[in-house]
Amino acid sequence: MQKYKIIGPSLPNIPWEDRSEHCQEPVWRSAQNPIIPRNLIPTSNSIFNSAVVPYKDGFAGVFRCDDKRREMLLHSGKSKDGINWEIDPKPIQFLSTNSEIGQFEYGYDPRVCWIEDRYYVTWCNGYHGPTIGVAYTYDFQTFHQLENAFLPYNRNGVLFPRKINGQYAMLSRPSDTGHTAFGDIFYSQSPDMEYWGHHRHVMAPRGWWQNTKIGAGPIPIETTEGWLLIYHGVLTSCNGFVYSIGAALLDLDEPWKVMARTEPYILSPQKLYECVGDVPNVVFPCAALTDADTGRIAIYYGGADTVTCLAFTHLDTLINFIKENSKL
Ligand code: BMA
Repeated sequence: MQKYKIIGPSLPNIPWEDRSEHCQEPVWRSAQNPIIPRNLIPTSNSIFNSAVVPYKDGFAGVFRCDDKRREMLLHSGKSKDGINWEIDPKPIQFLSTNSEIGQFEYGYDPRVCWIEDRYYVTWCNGYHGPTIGVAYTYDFQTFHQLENAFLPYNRNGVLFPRKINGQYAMLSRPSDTGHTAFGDIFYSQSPDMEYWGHHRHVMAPRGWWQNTKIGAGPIPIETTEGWLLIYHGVLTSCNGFVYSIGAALLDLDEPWKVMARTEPYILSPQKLYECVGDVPNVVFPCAALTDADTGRIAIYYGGADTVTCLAFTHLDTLINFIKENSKL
């Protein structure tokens, strides 16, 4: 019997593995990790920090593929089971009616969000520094690019899956041009996906594993307890940044109000594929698939800026953990 409910469709075919008897953690890794190797397509140096959604009778996604020049590019992909992926070897060519916006500099850390009738993609888009690019697609073949949501510099633009109080809603993380050493999550709203305003502060970094900066991860999951936000938090160690994952519950109608937030992380870099790679000690979540009937949640995250991994949790398990370990 489920205590809490996901408000969303039933998706019995999402990837799933039960938690092993020996594991006490709120989030557990797939035994098949990493599910996407760095060299799945011939040109790729690494495939990580990528976003997937349900699509037709399977799944589709937008993948961060850094190529062997180390250019940061976005590719589309499809999968029947959410684990074995076919990634288009050609990068996405965004269509734009504006030549300045249509000039692609670089793109990374995509998120994909179904709203109303189409899939929206947001990503860290190079335009005189990093900002939030926005595009939509119906079929993961043709992508129509819209205006950037914000001025540079900004990263981790994450849409909500429905309008809130009649407005589109997005989380983002204002930043700088480089490896930003600060960063709070903000909420913004828009009547039309073009003009964004009414900015509200959501959360700041704090304490230990999330003491330097934080950024929204997957599209927030609507539940009977509020919006479930899975996010990354960064610690500055004597050996550089360490990226872990935490979770919070946001008010359904006023999502800038945080109702609960984990004091410990829910996943941190511990496995070899998270600790060793192009950037060591990084787990970076960009997507989650959910099944409302069972409360199952499959989280997609990048490992060490090199490979794509999968972890699981159950809504009751995660919400109980958040409530029992919350500090505001
Ligand atoms: C951030 C982004 C992420 C990356 C992380 C760790 O600034 O570039 O794509 O995973 O750094 O290198």
